[in-house]
Amino acid sequence: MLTIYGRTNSINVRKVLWAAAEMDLAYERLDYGRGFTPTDTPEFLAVSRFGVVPVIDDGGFVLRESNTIVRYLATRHGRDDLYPSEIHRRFTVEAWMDWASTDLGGAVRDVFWGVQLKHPDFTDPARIALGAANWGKQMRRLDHHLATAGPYLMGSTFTIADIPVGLAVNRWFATPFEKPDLAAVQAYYDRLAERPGYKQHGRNGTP
Ligand SMILES: N[C@@H](CCC(=O)N[C@@H](CS)C(=O)NCC(=O)O)C(=O)O
Repeated sequence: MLTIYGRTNSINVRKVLWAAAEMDLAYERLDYGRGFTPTDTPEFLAVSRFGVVPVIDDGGFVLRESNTIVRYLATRHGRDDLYPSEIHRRFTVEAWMDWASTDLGGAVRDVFWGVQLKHPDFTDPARIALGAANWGKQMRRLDHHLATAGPYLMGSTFTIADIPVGLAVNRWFATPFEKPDLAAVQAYYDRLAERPGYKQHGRNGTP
């Protein structure tokens, strides 16, 4: 039995839930994380010392890190279509997933924490404006790629690379701030919304 630890409003947990939906996996989910069952308790720390979600337990094998969990599930269930074993395609998927967590993920932070979460450490308008410019720069890169090599990140087929990036795209559209029109990103957002897993765990009204 697969157990997923994590609240459904966490972007990292949503990657795992969307991946599980793409693979039609059965699982039990436990509501851990901020606002739900705390992760800093001895009980949760006995499962994962890092005290963050998501974590999975797959028949006794415990794994953390959302992107790694997504790759593990695709490998475990033999989904070469979602996570190609051909070396060049595989490492291009890896590059997109790394970009989603580093350059893109880092650029999202100032606007999301300032505008959406209204966190007291992120109220400086200059910081938010710089964050919006940085996020826009990364999204223009994505727009160019989708316009020239889409319609998905890996071309004609959906892969797990689209999962972290698709969630960041949802956050882009669902966070209220002034943003440039990016036609290819908008078309990608609409294309992903044809997928039940994205409708449930991605484009579901939660940024
Ligand atoms: N690099 C980790 C980050 C995990 C992480 O920071 N998770 C957040 C939720 S998105 C968390 O557990 N926050 C504390 C909480 O919800 O209690 C991953 O991708 O899984």
